[in-house]
Amino acid sequence: MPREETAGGSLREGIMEVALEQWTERIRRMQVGFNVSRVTGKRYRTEVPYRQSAEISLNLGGNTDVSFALSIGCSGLSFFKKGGRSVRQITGNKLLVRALKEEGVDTIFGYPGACTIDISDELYKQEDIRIIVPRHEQALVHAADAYARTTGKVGVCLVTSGPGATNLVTGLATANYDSVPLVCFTGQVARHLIGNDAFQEVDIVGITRSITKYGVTVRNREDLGRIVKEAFYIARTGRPGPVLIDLPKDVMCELGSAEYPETVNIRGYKPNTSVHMGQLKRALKMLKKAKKPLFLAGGGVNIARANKVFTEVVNKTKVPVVTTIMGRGAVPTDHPLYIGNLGMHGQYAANMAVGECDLLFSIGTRFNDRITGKLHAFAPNAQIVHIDIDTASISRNIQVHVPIVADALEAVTKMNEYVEECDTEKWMGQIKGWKEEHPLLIKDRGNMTPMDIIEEINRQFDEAIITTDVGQHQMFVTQYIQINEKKQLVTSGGLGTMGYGFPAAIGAKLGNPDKTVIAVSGDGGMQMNIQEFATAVLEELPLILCVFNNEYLGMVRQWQKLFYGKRYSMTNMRAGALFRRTNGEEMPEYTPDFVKLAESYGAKGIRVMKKEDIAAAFEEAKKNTKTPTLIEFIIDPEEMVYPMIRPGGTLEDMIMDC
Ligand SMILES: Cc1ncc(C[n+]2csc(CCOP(=O)(O)OP(=O)(O)O)c2C)c(N)n1
Ligand SMILES: [Mg+2]
Repeated sequence: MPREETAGGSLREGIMEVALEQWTERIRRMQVGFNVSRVTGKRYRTEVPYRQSAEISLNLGGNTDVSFALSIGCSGLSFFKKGGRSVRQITGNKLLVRALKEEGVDTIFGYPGACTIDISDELYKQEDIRIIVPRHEQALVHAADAYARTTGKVGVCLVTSGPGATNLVTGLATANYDSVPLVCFTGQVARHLIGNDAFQEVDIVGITRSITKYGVTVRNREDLGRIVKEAFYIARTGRPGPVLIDLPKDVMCELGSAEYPETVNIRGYKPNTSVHMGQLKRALKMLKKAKKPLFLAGGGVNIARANKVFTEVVNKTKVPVVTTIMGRGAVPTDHPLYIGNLGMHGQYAANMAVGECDLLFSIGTRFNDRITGKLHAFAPNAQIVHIDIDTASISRNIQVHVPIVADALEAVTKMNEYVEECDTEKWMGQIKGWKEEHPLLIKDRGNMTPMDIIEEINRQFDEAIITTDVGQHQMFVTQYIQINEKKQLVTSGGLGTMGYGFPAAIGAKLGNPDKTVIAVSGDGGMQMNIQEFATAVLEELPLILCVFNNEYLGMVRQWQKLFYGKRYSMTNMRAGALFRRTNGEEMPEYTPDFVKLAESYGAKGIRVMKKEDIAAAFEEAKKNTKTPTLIEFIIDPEEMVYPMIRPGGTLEDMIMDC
């Protein structure tokens, strides 16, 4: 066996001999986790002062006497074979921080605990990575998610074991559905405690298996570098998604190689990005031949940052476009060929066009039930082309005629080379007719409507990132917000996670300090992560937080109004003991008082009751450049999101108003 290796392995154990004599207490405090029972070789005593180097001789058995230089510091032990190659070893904690730097991580969203305290300690000693500490792990992962969505980087999270890890679950599922690249590190109890119901032990890899792209517990210190490298690669390649790495405390404190791999080679994971030209040309021929062709752009177009090229393709072909909510912005929303969103709350003309088209050319969408409605009645007259990076998304919900597995940017770039103008004049005439028949408009009842507020956002902000929560306000935003190259919509599309909007705004602003970030939340969703005022105020983030306060869990109320005989069970946000005692006659005036709540955190609060005050409130918010401004808009609970497809209905079964 080569001397170097023997020396490396035995030396560690040999040092333990030395350490046992001199360093037991210190090493124990350092928690380097040597296995004392495996000590081999002869005993050698040496005096090695803390943090200093000394030369020691070890007999590794037989007649192999070797001299080494040894230095002990609180972050590890270094060994140098005299006159030979460095066999420097560092703790897993130290390697992790090094790995993050090599991956170009500049911000990490973390919350501490016993199982990750050593990692926190390593992070404390460096200055390259900014550490943001939101007030709840759910908010933390949403912030990292929006940071990733708005910067194109991988979002990085660090939380402790047990409850810290389980608090990630909703955020992981949110990111997984919306294809957001995250690498989340969870602390874990030491290996010998795993499976023993130890304090704060949960099987987080098992719990999150179905909502992560990949998850693994690092069982051996020597695997750490490779696993972290692979995690970043897996998160950002192919269809992006969240990866979870579970880090047992003893593994992280163990010494091992200081090397971080430069390359990745994962057997069984080789995402294909390039386009099959034969298939693409076949699809383009069908596009040219079609009488009523329609592009359907999903979130994949935005994720691949293919919007610009896609818009060129649309300009060249003259083929109209519908988008999913996640695809909004694939072409500028004021583009003459843009019809609108399709689906449950899609525009009338968009849904009618899907029903009528003879070729649906779709890119980067999962054909989720919210856009298809009744499956067998979806696009009944059309042949379907589907370009997607994820093989599993193709023909999963909707049978497609021409599947193309490819990265959206690559595919669209290739399309741009080959497409020709299609004759869509007559078809566009029909679409225009539908648009005029049922334009997207909220009835003006004289009071302030969600549409008034969103239109003011459109008027006042040319460049902005708009995040939303989930509910009626979200649907209003996705219907009315104008998106172009300078604007981005960040919303929880697939999972529909209430509580997403505010922390997402924090993550977006941290990643884009020069952009205006506006969050639109409901009174329900805002209360799900309201504690994040502390983070936003302390990080001095001048977010504009719009709360559409309709006193109800409005979207659920909408279903109750339409389909449950107006029995508003569990949805009144001011109902409680007083409400029950007085048979619905009395309710507290405000719970909470959002304006006071904002002020209590050191943020600014504004309440807007009528239409005429909307513009001034946004002007006021723009002047506040050091803290968030919350604007509470008092909305009539009777406002409804239309059109609406009855759950399980077909796209043509739209309820237009009631
Ligand atoms: C975490 C979570 N819990 C429950 C729901 C179900 N849900 C969807 S919309 C909604 C109401 C949201 O109310 P609010 O935030 O006030 O927004 P509004 O619909 O009134 O605009 C609820 C409860 C959800 N999407 N997410
Ligand atoms: Mg509400």
